[in-house]
Amino acid sequence: MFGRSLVCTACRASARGAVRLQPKRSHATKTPEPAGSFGKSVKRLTEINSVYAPKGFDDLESTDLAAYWDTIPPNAQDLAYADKVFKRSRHSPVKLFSAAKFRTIPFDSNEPEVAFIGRSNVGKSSIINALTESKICYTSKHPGKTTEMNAFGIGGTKGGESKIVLLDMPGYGKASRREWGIEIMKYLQQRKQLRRTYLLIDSLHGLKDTDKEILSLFRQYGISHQIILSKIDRILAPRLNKGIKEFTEKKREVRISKLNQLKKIMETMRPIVQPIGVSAGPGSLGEMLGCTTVAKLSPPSQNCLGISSIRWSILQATGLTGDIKSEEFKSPTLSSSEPHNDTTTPEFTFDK
Ligand SMILES: Nc1nc2c(ncn2[C@@H]2O[C@H](COP(=O)(O)OP(=O)(O)OP(=O)(O)O)[C@@H](O)[C@H]2O)c(=O)[nH]1
Ligand SMILES: [Mg+2]
Repeated sequence: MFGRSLVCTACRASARGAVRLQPKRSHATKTPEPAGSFGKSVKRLTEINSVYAPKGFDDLESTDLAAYWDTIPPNAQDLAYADKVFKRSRHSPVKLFSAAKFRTIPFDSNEPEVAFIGRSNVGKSSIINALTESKICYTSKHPGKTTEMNAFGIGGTKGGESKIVLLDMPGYGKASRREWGIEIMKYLQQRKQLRRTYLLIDSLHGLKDTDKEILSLFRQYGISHQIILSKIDRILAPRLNKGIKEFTEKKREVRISKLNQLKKIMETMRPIVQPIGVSAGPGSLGEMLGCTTVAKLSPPSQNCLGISSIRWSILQATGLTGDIKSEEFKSPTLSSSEPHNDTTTPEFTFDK
């Protein structure tokens, strides 16, 4: 019964003589966040050196988990606005349609769409759940869970249409089917409402041949696309699945080196996703976003790590950044492309 000590971890540490550079903030002394700040206590990564190992991930900035080579990173105000647009309500998110064939997709909608594609099991459905603060998509540890093109609307109001449509796509690779690839390629090529395609790459496994193949099709057919590195918890803290607390107890040096490792992965991927001198169309947007759906910021934000930046990117892709003043992309040539005239449907073998 008395096997477990009733003394808290911090007291035990100080009793052992551990030096804590800053006192641990108790809930009782916590100052309330100012209204509209969305509870983000954001510090620069470089400042982490001068303070003790931070709690959780709350102090990270969007630039710490992403690379903005050709675009302007969002500021705190942009991210707060994006979170607000995606905020869950009675009318958001809503399931709009499921379609196995491109021709059965409702063609008369006006809402801008963004699609999430990638290898099976890379985390596409989980990201949509994180973006929409819901469990609207089915997820599974077994590949091949999503078998149709599923559309979800967000930002809707009572009696009003959704503002943005998110498309969850079946994956390619393991447990995939050839016909899925054909229908998805038709959608990517012909859908007028499509503003951007997010290609998810598992941060631990990196780019596979099938990813490279689809990247080349994106360029060939002028499909505007951006890379999201999924499951970055596997890079930042391999044992994070056992609980975020475990990571917070690690030393700050370990954490900084993990963040640097993440940046290195992005830098290594850059020349492949943005190949120089390749004549067949524009590469991916010069902005790579890292995210995880298993690590959350502390309340009241409780957003999954990196999710706000993806929300902002979707707002930019769909032209719905509202009144927020954000500078234009530095390199528009990399972010969008002229529609391609070639309407022949390329075959991408999803069942590889
Ligand atoms: N560690 C970790 N696991 C994740 C993360 N996101 C999703 N997963 C897990 O990865 C598995 C696959 O997630 P899904 O969202 O179903 O993947 P998907 O890409 O939609 O898969 P398909 O529909 O089969 O193509 C599930 O077991 C998730 O719990 C993440 O950020 N970190
Ligand atoms: Mg899925």
